[in-house]
Amino acid sequence: MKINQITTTPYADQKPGTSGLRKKVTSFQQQHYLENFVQSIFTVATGLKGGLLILGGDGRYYNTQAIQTILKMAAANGVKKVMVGEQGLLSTPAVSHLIRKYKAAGGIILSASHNPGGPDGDFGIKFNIENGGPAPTGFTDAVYDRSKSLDEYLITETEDILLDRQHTCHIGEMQIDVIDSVYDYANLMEQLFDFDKIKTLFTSGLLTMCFDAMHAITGPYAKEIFEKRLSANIEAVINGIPREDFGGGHPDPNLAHAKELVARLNAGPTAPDFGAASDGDGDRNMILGKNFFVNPSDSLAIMAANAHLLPGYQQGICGVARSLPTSRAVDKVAEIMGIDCYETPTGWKYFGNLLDDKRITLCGEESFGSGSDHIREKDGLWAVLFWLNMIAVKEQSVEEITRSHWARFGRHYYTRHDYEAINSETAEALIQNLREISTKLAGTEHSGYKVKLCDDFSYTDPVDNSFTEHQGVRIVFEDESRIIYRLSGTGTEGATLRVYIEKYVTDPELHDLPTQTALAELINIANTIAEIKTRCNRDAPDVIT
Ligand code: VG1
Ligand code: CO
Repeated sequence: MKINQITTTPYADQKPGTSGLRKKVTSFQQQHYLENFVQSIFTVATGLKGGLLILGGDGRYYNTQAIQTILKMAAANGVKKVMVGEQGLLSTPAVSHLIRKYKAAGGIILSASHNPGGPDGDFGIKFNIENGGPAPTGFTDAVYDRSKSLDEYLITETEDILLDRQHTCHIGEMQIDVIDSVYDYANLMEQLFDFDKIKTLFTSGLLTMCFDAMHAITGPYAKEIFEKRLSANIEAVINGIPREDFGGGHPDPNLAHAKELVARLNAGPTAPDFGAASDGDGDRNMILGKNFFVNPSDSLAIMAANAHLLPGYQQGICGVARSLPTSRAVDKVAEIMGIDCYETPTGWKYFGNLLDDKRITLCGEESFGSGSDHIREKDGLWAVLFWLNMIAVKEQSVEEITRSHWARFGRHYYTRHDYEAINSETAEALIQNLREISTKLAGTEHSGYKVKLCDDFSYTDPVDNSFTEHQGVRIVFEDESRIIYRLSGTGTEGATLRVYIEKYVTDPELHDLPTQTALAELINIANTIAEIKTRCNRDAPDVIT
């Protein structure tokens, strides 16, 4: 085996964001760009030397080229064995599971998640540590530091590895297993949920479903699970073939981007009873009923309230966590169940310690992500199966389950307004201004809403005491309404301002308003306080979820 030491010059922009390093494909195609970042990972993740690495991606453009490069670099950096998905495909939750099941030293996931793909789209790399979860900030900071002064990387000179079928081969001493991307993951799902009961829903004609894989990674997983193992109806999986450009679509499972699915669910009496979608790398989910949308924050709360009805969670749940901007619907459930509820910064990496320390069983984010202690990532298909299992046990529709939840716990009207690709300095100045005024807002009144608390959110991890600050400016009102502002850490063009707005309503008579109407006053308040229109020169958000 010939190892080459390649001389390189560092790039200054390899700082990972909320979920790994995300850039335009064209950035990754710059000379040595990918190699520099990967070498920095190998240098910091010392356990990989002599250890097992899990490797795969969401199938987007540049996935297979990157995998070939990483395999050659892994061999040169002393990795003992790599398990790589067939065709280079592995979903984010599947990687997390494989790391845990096979006691790997870590995993590399090639994905820019819900961002569009193709030659003009985005690409990304995430590293997950041995607990199966996203690398914590301490690790990603060390990788970034290394990348800033990197002057050489190691790579073997060898032929490309065949990825189109399962087999075992070697680069020098390093063993490569090209594995079934789906098998282990599907088995895990079968352990957590009552597949017989869900199957009966389909075979007895009680339920029809439509799952939109958005031409991204979940297609092969969904076909195996819904069509083969659960005998779901014809057309249960649409857009099921992963494509390098996601069929030209935007693989983000929300009402704005999953248009085909939404149209099917709103098609009147012939519509499927249950709809769902997942994102590029399979960790997000959207849940729909006939002509009915389940807000992701509500979904988390409903799961928490019903988990004990499902085989994998029948012992009950020990605690829950949500990110700061996720609505406080799950807090109400935790309060009544008498379990702990943690509020963390945005990003799955903050849940890892709480799960490892057995403080929580379920966790979730408003951004269409939920998960449990079965792995250390959010998990799209897991959430879909959770809902199917709930429907089977409760014998209620998606809408009935959600409405009865609101009747019991109250409803949190919730929306997120995104202003995309705004000038970075403008966005920074807007947030900076909010930080400054945050110290003076408490006690002030805005269209009848009195501010109870306003601050720039920071978090001390209760397990390792690590401290994270500047995670979003939050305004909490006396009536429990909240407004939160933060900048995205996953975008690749300018800055994205996210404004999160919620209002808690207990009276069931008031649970039927359109969300934007119910929140109209607070939306106005949010715009006025932050001076969004004048500062950003925008009349309306680009995406509303
Ligand atoms: C977004 C979401 C966040 C999520 C992250 C990764 O981050 O808001 O909740 O954890 O994406 O999701 P940001 O910084 O752009 O708001 V995914 O599906 O990329 O892995
Ligand atoms: Co994702």
